[in-house]
Amino acid sequence: MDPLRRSPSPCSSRPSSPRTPPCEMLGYVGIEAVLDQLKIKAMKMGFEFNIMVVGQSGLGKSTMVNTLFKSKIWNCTPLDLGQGPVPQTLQLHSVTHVIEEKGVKLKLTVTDTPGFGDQINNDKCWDPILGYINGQYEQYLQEEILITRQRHIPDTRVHCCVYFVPPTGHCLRPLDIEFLQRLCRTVNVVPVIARADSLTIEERENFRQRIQHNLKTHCIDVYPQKCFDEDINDRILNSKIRDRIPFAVVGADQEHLVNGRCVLGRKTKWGIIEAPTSKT
Ligand SMILES: Nc1nc2c(ncn2[C@@H]2O[C@H](COP(=O)(O)OP(=O)(O)OP(=O)(O)O)[C@@H](O)[C@H]2O)c(=O)[nH]1
Ligand SMILES: [Mg+2]
Repeated sequence: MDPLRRSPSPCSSRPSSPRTPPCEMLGYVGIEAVLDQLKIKAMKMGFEFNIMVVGQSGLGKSTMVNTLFKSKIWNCTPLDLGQGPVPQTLQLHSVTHVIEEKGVKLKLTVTDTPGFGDQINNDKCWDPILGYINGQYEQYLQEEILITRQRHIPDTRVHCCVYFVPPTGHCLRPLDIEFLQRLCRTVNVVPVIARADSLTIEERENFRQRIQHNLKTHCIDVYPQKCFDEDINDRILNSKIRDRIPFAVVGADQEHLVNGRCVLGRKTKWGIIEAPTSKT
């Protein structure tokens, strides 16, 4: 039953002046109503979440983004969808999707970045990416400090940076260590083992453990950082996440017919690795 309707309003017994609206119109006024008010407000406003994918060239960043959102994020006409291989990403670009679930709106922006590591000298290959992340912080801050600022400042700051680690099976390479150290000082980083289908389950587990050890020894503070451990429930959840980091990912951009069902997946000699999408 709706508590708002059941509880008599503390104001309803008082006579209301003819010029002020009756309190019943405003609903129940009490501390317990604050949660509902916040929920209604949050649902109306929706949420903004911005993800960026970063990593060496050819690790499947663009494919992964397409897999997750089952949509192509490079410039193309609708007729191009699902046709041909994913082109190499040559410049940093973002695409926004508005997702709605049970009345809750999420404005999701994914920023795809060109792969690095192709040059003979990869010094400063992180500059364009860090420049973009810092630029978004700066833009938001400039809006926030205005005396007559907008009621809702569009949030284009990168909330999460997914870092693709090449599936070497050994350990983090010096270039990845340097890049990760810089990124972690600026943004929440979630490292993932790219093209994980190229490793056996055993190789993948050993690789994961070696990466966890590398992250610790090189003081790379990935998400979730210790500062998110204040609440006991969060601490338990965070420790479970830390055990699974880096996550292993497999991306796919082709659909296949399996038992009369169309699935997005990677076709291998041994079968099809089905890629879960945001719609499945
Ligand atoms: N085996 C395997 N191949 C993959 C996977 N994901 C993508 N690929 C393939 O890897 C190639 C490169 O994929 P992209 O998504 O363009 O890689 P990228 O990281 O965006 O590359 P850049 O744009 O150059 O940075 C394509 O041929 C993909 O089909 C995966 O999970 N496993
Ligand atoms: Mg790409």
